[in-house]
Amino acid sequence: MAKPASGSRETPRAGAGGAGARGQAGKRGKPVVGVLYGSTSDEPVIKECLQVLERFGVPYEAAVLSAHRMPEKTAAYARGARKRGLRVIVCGAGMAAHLPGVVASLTTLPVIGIPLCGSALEGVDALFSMVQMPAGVPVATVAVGKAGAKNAGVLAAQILALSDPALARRVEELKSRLEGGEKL
Ligand code: C2R
Repeated sequence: MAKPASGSRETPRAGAGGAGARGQAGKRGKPVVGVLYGSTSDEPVIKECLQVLERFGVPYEAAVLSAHRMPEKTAAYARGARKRGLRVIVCGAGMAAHLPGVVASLTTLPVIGIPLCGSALEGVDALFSMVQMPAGVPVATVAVGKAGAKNAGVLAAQILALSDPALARRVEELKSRLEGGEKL
């Protein structure tokens, strides 16, 4: 995975580190996906998303940001994301998961929410927090936990593939592999 777990947590880190890699692997370049998560305790699940982005060769950055604990930094990130060249933001959070909703309120980029488990309510709390957004502020909410983290990576790639034929081919290839029985 990329190295979201070191250095300043609130400083986005350029991605493209392969699974387990601490540096560069796969496609390098300016990040087009920002992967945010509420706590370092989310990293074991978030890495599933990063691995999928890596597989597709999508440049990303990853960082811990919390609407609860770092509201100003979260707002600044969301406000500046489009201008910095990001095209999709993925937010993973557990418990009262306000991170994706707050980010979505401050950007016109598509926001994908990954509800994470680990609380006494096992992710249902995070799921409801994300999926029940009021009209006008969508958060594209995926499944709870690891499957959702993987799907967030796939969905981000599919959004980017709308204007990237080479990436679209890589997504098609994944579909073929899934049809052949491979698991993501
Ligand atoms: P700790 O393990 O740090 O106590 O965090 C995190 O995503 C994590 O799953 C527990 C859980 O709190 C979540 N968290 C949020 C937000 N910030 C942290 N949901 C937020 O701003 O939405």
